[in-house]
Amino acid sequence: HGLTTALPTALERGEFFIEYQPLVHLGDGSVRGAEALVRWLHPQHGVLGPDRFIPLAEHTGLIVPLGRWVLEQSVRQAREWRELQGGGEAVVPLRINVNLSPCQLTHPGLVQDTVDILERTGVAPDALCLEVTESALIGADDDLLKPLRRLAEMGVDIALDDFGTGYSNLANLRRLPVSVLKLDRSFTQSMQQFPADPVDLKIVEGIVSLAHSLDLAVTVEGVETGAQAEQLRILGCDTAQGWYYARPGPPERLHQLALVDA
Ligand code: G
Ligand code: G
Ligand code: MN
Ligand code: NA
Repeated sequence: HGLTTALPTALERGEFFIEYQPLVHLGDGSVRGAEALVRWLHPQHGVLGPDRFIPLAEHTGLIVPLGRWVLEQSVRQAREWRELQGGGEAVVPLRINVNLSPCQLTHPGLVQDTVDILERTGVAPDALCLEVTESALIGADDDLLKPLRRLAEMGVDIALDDFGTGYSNLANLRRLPVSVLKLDRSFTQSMQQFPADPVDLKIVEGIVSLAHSLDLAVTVEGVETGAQAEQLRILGCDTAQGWYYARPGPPERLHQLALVDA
């Protein structure tokens, strides 16, 4: 349909933009960074979310240049935030999370493109976290993991996104070059009441304890209430993201949020 013909030129026409959703430290409530979420401002249909065009971009191969563009914009944004924060000793420099689609993982240019972007922008690798879905890594062989390993060795964090929705072998985690688990929104949703369902509590408790024993940090997605945040904090989760803190928004908003609690 219409989207298919308009997509290939949307990048050169400058129709994509990025919103940022804060990542909040559960222990002290401070903003530590944000996840970059791409949108398409379509001339006829208005703002379209990634679910409307990412599958199409993957199918047509546009995802590679689009993903590169998102990465470069996001890393530039992180540099700007860091400049605005200043360099005081108490300042925790803001970080940026960027989603990678499975096609980008198999693209041979991934490592070099990332290195080039970090060098061009002068941003340290540890400012960047790349999010890969659990399903993209289920059954991954060494060829698929090699570029992620090289990025991890450089200091880039790799997060396993939507964790708990696939059915990866938990022992398999040891083999993956990941340093963060992003617990899927469905776990957060089951913490609707306080206290939450005891079985779900046990499951999350088990995941957190396993993650920490493997030196992985745990980020929870989809936090919509203070009660959920409190429950997840008690369970030992490290970082949270969700509407309770902020919806995805323009980059200026993240900077305001980060400065307010500084
Ligand atoms: O919040 P939102 O509806 O925008 O996000 C929906 C999903 O789209 C996210 O879970 C994320 O996995 C995906 N997504 C958002 N931005 C990007 C991007 O830049 N690249 C890829 N591959 N996926 C993205
Ligand atoms: O990468 P990922 O697919 O996890 O991207 C996050 C998605 O979840 C985006 O679509 C974003 O808009 C959505 N989202 C973010 N915070 C919340 C929340 O608190 N509740 C719900 N229901 N969705 C959220
Ligand atoms: Mn994500
Ligand atoms: Na997710």
